Amino acid sequence: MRQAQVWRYALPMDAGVVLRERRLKQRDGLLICLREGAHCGWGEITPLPGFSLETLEQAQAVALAWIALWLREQPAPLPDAPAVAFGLSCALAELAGELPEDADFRCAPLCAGDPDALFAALVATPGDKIAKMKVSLYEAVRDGLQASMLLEALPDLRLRLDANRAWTLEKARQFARYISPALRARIDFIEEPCQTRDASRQFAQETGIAIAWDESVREADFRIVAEPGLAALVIKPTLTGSLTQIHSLIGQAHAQGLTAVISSSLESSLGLTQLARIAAWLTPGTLPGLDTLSLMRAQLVRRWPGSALPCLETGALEVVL
Ligand code: OSB
Ligand code: MG
Repeated sequence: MRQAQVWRYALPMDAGVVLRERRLKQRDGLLICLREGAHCGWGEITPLPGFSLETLEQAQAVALAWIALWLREQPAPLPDAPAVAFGLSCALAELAGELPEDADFRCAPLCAGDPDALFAALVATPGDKIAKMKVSLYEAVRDGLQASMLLEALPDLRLRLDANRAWTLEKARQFARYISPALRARIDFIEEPCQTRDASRQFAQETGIAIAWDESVREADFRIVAEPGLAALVIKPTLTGSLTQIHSLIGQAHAQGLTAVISSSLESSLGLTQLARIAAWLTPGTLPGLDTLSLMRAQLVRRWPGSALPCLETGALEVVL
């Protein structure tokens, strides 16, 4: 006997969360619970405005159509919409006991402006110090000085930077000028420094600072190949597709000697804890990029260890099915 429940949630976000020039006031999504006999599996479907091609309305319609078939035990392929495929595949994997419970709850603390807060967080972190800093939001020179200051102040710090394709090659060079060559090896990578892939490649070659592909990984013409200066691929499952697709992508990255970094698309704590399990399972030894819960004002159903945010239960959500 199969049963399914679907809820719609809206989680308030921190006032200052800006994505691709739009302010995100709340995070909207669906929670799915599939039951079969004594087993159940949860998944979250949460297209990211400005990034996902599907809207939540479209995602909801295809998810409900797929669930209707699943309830009647009519096998149907997972929908194409990446957020739907990912959420449903997580629910199916939990139901089948195929998503391991062990999770990697460490993550690279994310800094989007205040280096003093990041510095304090890092000093308090025992062990491996890796932080992620958004760059390109202010002047490239300021970004360079800030990264350089952090690397100088904390000799065991490694940095991941993310420019989201904002820089021209000249701006990116300006940034690099403020980071002495001796410090550059402690920048694990900078995600998509330049507006074009070729400019980013050129930047890596000239500066010796490694790059990572993030936006590129989700473009139709992208092929996974090792190339000089490329350190990693950032994989955002909600923007990519089913667990099977994620698994295959990570396998191809590893086969090319590339690091694969599982990363958040601003999922709720439920989705984030699943991403932490996927990271522990498929990218052991690589710190995932999941430090986005603090951008929200509440957790959802499953708690992220150590978070003091209140946790909403399904009783407080709108019932869809
Ligand atoms: O630019 O990588 C991004 C989250 C949502 C949308 C885009 C991005 C992000 C993150 C997630 O930066 C955090 C991380 O990757 O560490
Ligand atoms: Mg990125």
